[in-house]
Amino acid sequence: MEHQNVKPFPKNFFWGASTSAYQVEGAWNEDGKGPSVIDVGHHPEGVTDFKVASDHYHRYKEDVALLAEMGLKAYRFSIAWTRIYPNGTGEANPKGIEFYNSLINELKEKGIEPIVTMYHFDLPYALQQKGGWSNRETVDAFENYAKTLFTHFGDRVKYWLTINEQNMMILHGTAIGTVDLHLENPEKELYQQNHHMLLAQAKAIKLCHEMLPDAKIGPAPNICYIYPASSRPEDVLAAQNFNSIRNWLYLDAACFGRYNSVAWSYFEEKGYTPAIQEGDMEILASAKPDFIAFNYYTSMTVAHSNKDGNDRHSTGDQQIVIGDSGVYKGHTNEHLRKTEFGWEIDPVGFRITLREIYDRYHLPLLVTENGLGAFDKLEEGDVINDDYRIDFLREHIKQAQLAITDGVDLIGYCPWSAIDLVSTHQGISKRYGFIYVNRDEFDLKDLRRIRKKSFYWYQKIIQTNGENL
Ligand code: BGP
Repeated sequence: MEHQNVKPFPKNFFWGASTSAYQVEGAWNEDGKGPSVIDVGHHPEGVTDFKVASDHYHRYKEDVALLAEMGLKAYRFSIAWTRIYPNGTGEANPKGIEFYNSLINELKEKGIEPIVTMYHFDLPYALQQKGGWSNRETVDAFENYAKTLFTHFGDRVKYWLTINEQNMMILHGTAIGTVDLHLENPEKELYQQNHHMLLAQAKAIKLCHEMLPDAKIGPAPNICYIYPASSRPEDVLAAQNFNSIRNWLYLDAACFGRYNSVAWSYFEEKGYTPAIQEGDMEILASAKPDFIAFNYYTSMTVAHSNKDGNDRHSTGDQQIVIGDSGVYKGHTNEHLRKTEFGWEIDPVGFRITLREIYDRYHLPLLVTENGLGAFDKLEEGDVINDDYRIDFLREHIKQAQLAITDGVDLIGYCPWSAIDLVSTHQGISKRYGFIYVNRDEFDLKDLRRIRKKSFYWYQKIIQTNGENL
């Protein structure tokens, strides 16, 4: 629909930005923090690990001051489970609680709404050693961890996100570094883990509502609408298959408390059906999220795949279709440009995705990631001319406004990332931030913060509530 009049952004719109603990904090083994699966995992050759990252743990005051200067209304960050519980359960670590208390206080003082992700890929390694999400006890460990977060931070944190990109941990966990490589029957096991994560999420949502009646809580998957490669009915079926397996499986479980039927038939076909214990479905159905947070980087396109074809690739990161013979196969969308890292750029797909999610679930939506990974160049005089990032964000914000005009209840937009941080598998050179961090893969330099051109641009957008895009 081409609107004659575009609606303004709501008055209290959360203009924000996002990070995650392990990608930004560093201090990986300081002040009692235990190791996470990420800390002991492998990193691709030629890229840094997460030990120092952007050193935010030591520089959070300076960073929050910069975020305040940019004018952020909200800041979405994650709490490292291993700072609170070094072993996943057992004794809580007072130093970890102290750090997040200070960070939250700093944000509140500056009038920035904290939006907290409870778990962003960094499962405590101690739990992984006991089977990780394959072990049902991890569900209890998460509930216990959630209780601790609500107890200590619930007086100031009103927006909670349960699990970041559960769907990407299932579909692309090898690239991200969350999959236990010793799993014997990975897919089957991963869908069992998925079931346990759904339970953990439902329990956390219920607990949040009991303990903090004024707070709001929701899931945070990566959702992008899947296009068929053509109007050929078989391609449309393939797109429906992948939409169900990648997107609706997660949101149907979170919002309706049931398994998506197409995804379930896929499990049956492939032998991936998870074991569901008595009472599990009641637990899923009893938890109702208050909003849906989601991350969007690109759309995806798929085509029909033959059962005896060879359409499954062994590699592919979060935004590359791996494919599955007899279900769907990846297809390049010739209408879209790509980033330097091969991800298709699709702002209109963002509007389509917003409309689709809202129509299916009728809950307020919060965008918790969207952004452009690029090789930024630090020029003389501490200048970073990241016009490509400004263009990317502007085009997506325009589409968000159109989605609002379409009737979507969008409450905020938190691009990735507030400040440069270490990418999940491509190091610090793949930058996303509004603020440059002066370090290379292996040379930490002075780690100083430098405002990029996009910093000033976003500042204006926020000041004018998106009036002059
Ligand atoms: C999402 C993750 C983030 C983030 C982002 C960009 O999948 O939630 O943690 O890193 O993608 O991905 P990458 O770092 O691989 O470029």
